Amino acid sequence: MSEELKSLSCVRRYPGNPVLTSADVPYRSDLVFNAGVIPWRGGYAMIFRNDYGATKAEWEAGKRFDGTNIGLAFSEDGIRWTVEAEPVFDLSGADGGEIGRAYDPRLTEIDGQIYMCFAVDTRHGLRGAIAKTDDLHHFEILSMTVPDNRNIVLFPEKIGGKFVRLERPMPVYSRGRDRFDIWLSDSPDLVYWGNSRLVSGVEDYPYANDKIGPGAPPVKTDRGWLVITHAVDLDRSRGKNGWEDKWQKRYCTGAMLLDLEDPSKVLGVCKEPLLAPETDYETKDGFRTNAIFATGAVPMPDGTLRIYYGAADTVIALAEAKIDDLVDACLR
Ligand code: BMA
Repeated sequence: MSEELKSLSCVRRYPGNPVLTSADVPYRSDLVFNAGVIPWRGGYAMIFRNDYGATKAEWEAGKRFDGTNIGLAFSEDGIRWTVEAEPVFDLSGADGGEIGRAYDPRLTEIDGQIYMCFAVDTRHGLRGAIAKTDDLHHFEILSMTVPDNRNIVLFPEKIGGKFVRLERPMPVYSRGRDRFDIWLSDSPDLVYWGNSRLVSGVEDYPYANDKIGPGAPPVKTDRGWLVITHAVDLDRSRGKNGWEDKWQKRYCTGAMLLDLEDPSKVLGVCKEPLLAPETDYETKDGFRTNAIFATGAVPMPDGTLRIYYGAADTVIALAEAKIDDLVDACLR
């Protein structure tokens, strides 16, 4: 699948992109990407992944990253961000060294309580985790999946009296290769999860041949839950695709619409990517170029959806579209 892909015409990138780079971070930072964003005290709060310890030149000379932590930024307009003096979350070396790092945060508010979902690399596999926070500085971990599962996003309200999440297990053993799909589970308390069901398979996405995953927390619309996803295609004939020598994947942003009452039921999947890598900050010079990884979606009062995404695993960018246009695109 090496053909060019175009972004949906109803999706507009912010002309001043990127909205956050490592130059905005007052502590060690080389790559900032994959951010959760929520409205916060009349403005916005962003929680983002920060990888540090190697510039591009240092990487090319053989140095590797020293670590990953999670940073916090605030903004009045959702565009210009001020980063807090210190990172707010770092699990590196926790649990007696079992945990390598926490990364890829998403934020959801449910009944006035804020939750952060994130991925955790451990010595025994990749896990998805949910924590709660009152102030975005202190976090209490409520649950972690068994390996291998990540890309957890929480629905912003209970459905049928249960908390509901989307997630993306990675069943390599049974399927023989990457072929990863989107699943859903529910819970009475955010700790115990079950009633797991397949929602959408990689075959539903014409621009994916490798894996798909939940992107940002679902957005409620009168026609269904709008879910921003990622969709990956792998082409072994691609050459070096970023600083990282072996990187040959392309990550696009997709979308699907789920039934309001039974969100395991797919009403439609957008057959074209919302965002395909096109701009310089998505396709050139980044750590892993051609990677767009949307993890934040903020509905605005005028019916616009702001989509925050990691571009080339290097910077954070913003795009927007009318929610109605995105729902139409899922149902076409
Ligand atoms: C995924 C995750 C993300 C990353 C993306 C593209 O598998 O590791 O953190 O942004 O790959 O490299």
